[in-house]
Amino acid sequence: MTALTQTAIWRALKAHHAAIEDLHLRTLFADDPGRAIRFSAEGAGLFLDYSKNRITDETLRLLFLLAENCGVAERRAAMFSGAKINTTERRAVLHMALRAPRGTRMTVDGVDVVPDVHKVLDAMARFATGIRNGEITGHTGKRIRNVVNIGIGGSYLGPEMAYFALRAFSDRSMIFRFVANVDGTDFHEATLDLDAAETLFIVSSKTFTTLETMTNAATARAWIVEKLGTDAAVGKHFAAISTNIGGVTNFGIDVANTFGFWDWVGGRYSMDSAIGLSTMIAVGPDNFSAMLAGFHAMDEHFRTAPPSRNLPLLLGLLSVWYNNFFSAQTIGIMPYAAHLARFPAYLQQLQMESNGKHVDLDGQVVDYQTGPIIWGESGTDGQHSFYQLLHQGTKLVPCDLIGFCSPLSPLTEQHDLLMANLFAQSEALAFGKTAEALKAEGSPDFQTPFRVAEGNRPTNTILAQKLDPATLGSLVALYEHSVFTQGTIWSIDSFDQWGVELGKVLAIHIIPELDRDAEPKLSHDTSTNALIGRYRRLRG
Ligand code: G6Q
Repeated sequence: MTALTQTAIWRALKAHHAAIEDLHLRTLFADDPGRAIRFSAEGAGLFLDYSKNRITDETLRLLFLLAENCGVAERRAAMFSGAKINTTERRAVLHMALRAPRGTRMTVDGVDVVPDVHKVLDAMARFATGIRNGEITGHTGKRIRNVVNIGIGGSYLGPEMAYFALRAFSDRSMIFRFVANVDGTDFHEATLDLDAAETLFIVSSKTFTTLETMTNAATARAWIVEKLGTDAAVGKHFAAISTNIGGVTNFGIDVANTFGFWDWVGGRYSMDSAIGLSTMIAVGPDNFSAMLAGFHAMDEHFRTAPPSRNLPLLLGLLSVWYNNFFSAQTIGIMPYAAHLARFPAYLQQLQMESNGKHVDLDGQVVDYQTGPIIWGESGTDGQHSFYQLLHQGTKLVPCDLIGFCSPLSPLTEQHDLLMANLFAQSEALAFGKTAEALKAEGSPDFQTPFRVAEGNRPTNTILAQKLDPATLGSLVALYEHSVFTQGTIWSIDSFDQWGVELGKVLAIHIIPELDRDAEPKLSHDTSTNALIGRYRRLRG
């Protein structure tokens, strides 16, 4: 196979980049009144304006050709067919089956998995409804009012993000907390003000072996037993989500409170599986179904929309354009919605764990950049801190600005203010502020060089009607499939995470060396030895 960077299309894109890199968005807009309409697309309830990107019709033509040459359509068909495209783990990648409507067929190894998906969803709905209406109680008969999800990484970021995103749809009489960190303060703070008799712990772990989660789950177990005075309370105060049912049983969690999923669901692609149980308890089964319908609508859009109107494909190709041809190192995600405050962190894992790879599918070290660094903050908060660098710094940071037309609070005028900021930022980033404009405004000459903003900073604007469950589903699926598109172009496995697996075992060797009764003979490098020694002396 020809290496990506040696292909004719890659070279054509490089040449095209050299030809247009100095073109300013001011010129592109001035010369083409139809640009905003032509470079917009809509699907699954989302509207994408990508006109403020440093692209021309020729750029798009070449990027679509790149997608064609890299087999995006073929690999997408393979993914949807249940083929084992996660080759390094020999697994299918079928999170789309988690939101497939009842009665549709999606197979892994020739077996239709959709009936099992709905069996679990139905069991989750029964459990969630029982908790919400008080039919399922704690050990003492008190209603469950507090739900604490214990899990990390893919078993944490999605549930936490979704709970905050859909807070307006949640049962306000209940409290939801999320414990991920092995730092004991995380558990301690999350439970400090809770009545154990009203608290349900959901232990979420695909493998049910992760050190942080198993440690926090054991702490939670001890907390319940201590507060309620009996081991017998555990059954009523724990539920588990895992693919490792044996591990759950050994921990002592009732099979009736255990919800499974499958090895064809990656951790970071699992918020719409049973891992979303806390979300379902918060917003109720109907809202959860609406979220799944939003995911599914975007799956269908990705599968069927032509390239020029295919939102995930466009987003993915634009990311490749900046990453590989403009040498942009990062992409900023700026949701103009306080409820989406955790969305950048969620996308950080989704994208960086998926596409932070240095070898291709054949195991060859790549000679091109793969996944960009993803980061972000909710607007307008970011504007008063790091946007300075976006406007006037020396780095190119393409950003996605995400906004909603209907507010979730009754403060509609404040919503107009919020959206005015979004529109103003995308405008200022694209068009900047010239010395002439500053002069015309009466800005003193000595300040001019410092106040000039050169513009030509690219943004995508994503607009939706309202941040509701369906919109959240399609927004997440938009990025899932954009990640897939990028991974396919780079010919990497977006569904394994060997770097994370490495991290999971690193601390194991040091844990016994911190034992208070041990006098370990340290054999690390001199820096690590000294740090461990200092910690042992000072920890008190
Ligand atoms: C996700 C990753 C990783 C994983 C966590 C938790 O894709 O694999 O973030 O979700 O390490 O793993 P468990 O769910 O197995 O505890």
